[in-house]
Amino acid sequence: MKVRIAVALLAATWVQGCHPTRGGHAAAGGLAASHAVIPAPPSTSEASAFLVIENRGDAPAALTGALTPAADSVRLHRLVGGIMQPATPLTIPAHGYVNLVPGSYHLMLEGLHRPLAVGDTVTLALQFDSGVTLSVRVPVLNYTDAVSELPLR
Ligand SMILES: [Cu+2]
Repeated sequence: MKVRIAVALLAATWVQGCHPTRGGHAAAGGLAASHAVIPAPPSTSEASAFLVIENRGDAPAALTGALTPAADSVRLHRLVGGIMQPATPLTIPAHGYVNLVPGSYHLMLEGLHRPLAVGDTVTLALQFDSGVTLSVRVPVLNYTDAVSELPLR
């Protein structure tokens, strides 16, 4: 328990202490997305998006889906033992957050309408069970820059 609190405090400090960032962000209805990035993908058909989702409300919230005009579909995956598994819906605890970072959760854009390159921006609409949609403008960065935007420590 102590460790969990320490980790939460560290992460909260990190989230507050890292401005300015290049990652996309949006907030509505007690939910906030931040640090949203897409590492320029090696694939012409798929890309992964990473971000932090924060729930400032008193009740749990669930990410139920996502859409983008840049791809046929967006799926929430979790990497478990090197294997991607579907992870929808993703619950964000009340007054908590979930990090979608390399090696864990990510949003997978499938069927890109055109290849993504550094400098592009992709709009992601994150849909929650409360009816809230967060529309986030997500920059495509090179991998190192993308990862540096994320709370990995
Ligand atoms: Cu995936």
